[in-house]
Amino acid sequence: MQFIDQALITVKAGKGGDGIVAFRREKYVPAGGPSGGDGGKGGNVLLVADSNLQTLLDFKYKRIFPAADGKRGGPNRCTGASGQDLLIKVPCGTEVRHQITGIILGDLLAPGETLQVAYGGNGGRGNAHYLSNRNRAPEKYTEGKEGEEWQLQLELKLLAEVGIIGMPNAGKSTLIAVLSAARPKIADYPFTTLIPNLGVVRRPTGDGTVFADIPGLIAGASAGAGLGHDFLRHIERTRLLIHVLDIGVENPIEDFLTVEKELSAYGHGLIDRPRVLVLNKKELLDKNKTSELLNQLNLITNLKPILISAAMGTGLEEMLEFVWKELGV
Ligand SMILES: Nc1nc2c(ncn2[C@@H]2O[C@H](COP(=O)(O)OP(=O)(O)OP(=O)(O)O)[C@@H](O)[C@H]2O)c(=O)[nH]1
Ligand SMILES: [Mg+2]
Repeated sequence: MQFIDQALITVKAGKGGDGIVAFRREKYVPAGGPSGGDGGKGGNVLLVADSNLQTLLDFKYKRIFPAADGKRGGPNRCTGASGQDLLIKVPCGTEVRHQITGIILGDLLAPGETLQVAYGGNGGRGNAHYLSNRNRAPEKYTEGKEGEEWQLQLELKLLAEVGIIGMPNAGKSTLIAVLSAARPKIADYPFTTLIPNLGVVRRPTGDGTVFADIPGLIAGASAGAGLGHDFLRHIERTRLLIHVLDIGVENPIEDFLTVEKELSAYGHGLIDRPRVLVLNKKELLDKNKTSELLNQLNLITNLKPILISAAMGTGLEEMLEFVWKELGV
């Protein structure tokens, strides 16, 4: 299941430093020659693939990326310092285009791969260059050149790292809606979700992780019943599953076992995938019944249940903390 993340950024390489006009001044040398140095070159802008990033989320907030300008030349033919190159980290798999022409500049695939996207301007020349027989004291110098400026379109095909599974009506879509900017259809009947929804959830360390909310699973889903089978395929490549269990139903334990059984029957290692068991709609069950349910779950699974209410937004922080820990971010 793929989802395209996009961002539009402006990159601006540094301007070259100006050349200067200066003359040598030394003891016992009455008329020193021209000695104005050249300006330094402006910094380039490069993109670099970084395996710690998963999305283009950070580019929604910062859009303009200027590299440093070169410094002016100095006396005694000193060349000014070059502006530092600006390295912009992007996720592996980012495709880069010129926004206006649509031309692809490159794909950054492997970690560490770089792509130069804007060249810094050359520094201007100091007057030391303009010494000639006719002009022994030139006042001429040139200014540094502007750096390149481009608008770039970044595109990244996102892969879901976290899959949200559970019975129909458990509150999976409600959960992705409160965690991310995704706005899936939510309704009080089963099979509301017909195709997977993806949402990017902000991580505490910056950047984001892609969550996928898939249609509800029912008994026999792994063999093709309901909508399940097709969509279990979509979460094969996730690293973590969130199993959402509605505790307001008649028999939550039965629902839990149904979903677990389907994961196991589906194969492809899904049953061994790290899982977070999330008990949703906690406000629908009183304290005693809840602790009874927790005890029962304790007997049949070693998953540590986390109580939440997706609708009321409670318990989400604890749940996410667990998710980040499991993902090692
Ligand atoms: N009381 C209560 N209701 C909730 C909570 N979370 C979700 N719901 C309700 O449960 C119903 C189903 O929610 P959805 O998010 O559509 O459930 P789903 O798991 O995506 O369902 P399918 O797409 O059909 O598989 C909706 O009426 C939600 O408003 C909750 O924490 N408490
Ligand atoms: Mg849904």
